[in-house]
Amino acid sequence: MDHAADAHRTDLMTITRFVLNEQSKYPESRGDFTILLNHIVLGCKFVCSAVNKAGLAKLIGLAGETNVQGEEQKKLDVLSNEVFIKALVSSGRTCILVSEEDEEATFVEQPKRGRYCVVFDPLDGSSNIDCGVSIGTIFGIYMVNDSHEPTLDDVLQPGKNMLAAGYCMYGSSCTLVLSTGEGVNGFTLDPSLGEFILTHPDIKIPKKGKIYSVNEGNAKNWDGPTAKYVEKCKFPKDGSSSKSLRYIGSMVADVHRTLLYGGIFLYPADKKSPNGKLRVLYEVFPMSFLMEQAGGQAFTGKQRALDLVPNKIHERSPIFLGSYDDVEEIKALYAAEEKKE
Ligand code: AFP
Repeated sequence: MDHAADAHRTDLMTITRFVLNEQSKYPESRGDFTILLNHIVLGCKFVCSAVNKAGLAKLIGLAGETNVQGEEQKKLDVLSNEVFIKALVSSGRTCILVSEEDEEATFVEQPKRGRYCVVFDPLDGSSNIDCGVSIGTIFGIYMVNDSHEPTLDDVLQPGKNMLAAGYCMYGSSCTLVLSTGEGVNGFTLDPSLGEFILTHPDIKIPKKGKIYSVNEGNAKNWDGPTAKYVEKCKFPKDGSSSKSLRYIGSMVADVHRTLLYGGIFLYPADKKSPNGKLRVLYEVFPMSFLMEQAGGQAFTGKQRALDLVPNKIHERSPIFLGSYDDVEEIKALYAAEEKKE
């Protein structure tokens, strides 16, 4: 990207303008999706501002157990959840909401009920907040079958049925990455304008990468194919260079790097967690959707991740996602293992 030229740009593609442009391709569209997305964007801006202030608030003594009014201070993940739930309900376009923070799904009552189901993790990677590491919000959007009679089955659909997915990363800049099923685009928040501006049009993940990303502390409990794959990354036998290891422990940040630089992100099953750690609906599916839309792949160790049909809203699954060729390698190792059995 030409940053010098960028500084003089006067024709700014905001996220709203971008989605409205997309919408104009569908004359039957009523603008509901644009309205929904505007409410998600509002939630992201609020959380971005709260995350930015978190460190400062602590330093100047505002983030104790109680605030100046004697009220208990809300933890950032709880606060973010409330903000998103309220923003989504008030959009008047949602029907069922599934949040990482809430055990049960929220069914939106009439007259605020709309046609979209939103699954989301309001603040993923929240154990990283206190050390200032990038964290993020992840979301996926489905269409309800019948808005008069919404049921949990409307959100227990395979990821390939999602209409859109994205994440917002609260890092050195605030970046929102979105796919509505026609490629992937990244928008960066311009704090002076309060607008997300298209900065990463049509993101394509490199076909093969030089980075692997995994919590190697779990290695002693891995299964054969995962162990073999990571061994290959470190000690390739085909004369290629070893891959570099990068692991932040915050899925949004690890996936964002993978999307831009290529490589593979793994959260495999292990003996202690046979289903892995990451949640299907609001971690595995949205990130797999984005990866496929950017030309990469996402695999569970058994199948294409987006083909998985969840049985429970907080279900977990192992996940391997990233550059097409890198995921192809791990698929081959699992296929070989299956043949042996
Ligand atoms: P927290 O929200 O508890 O920080 O968990 C973050 C996360 O769900 C995901 O963002 C990371 O990729 C993954 O967990 C890291 O897990 P490990 O700490 O086990 O590596």
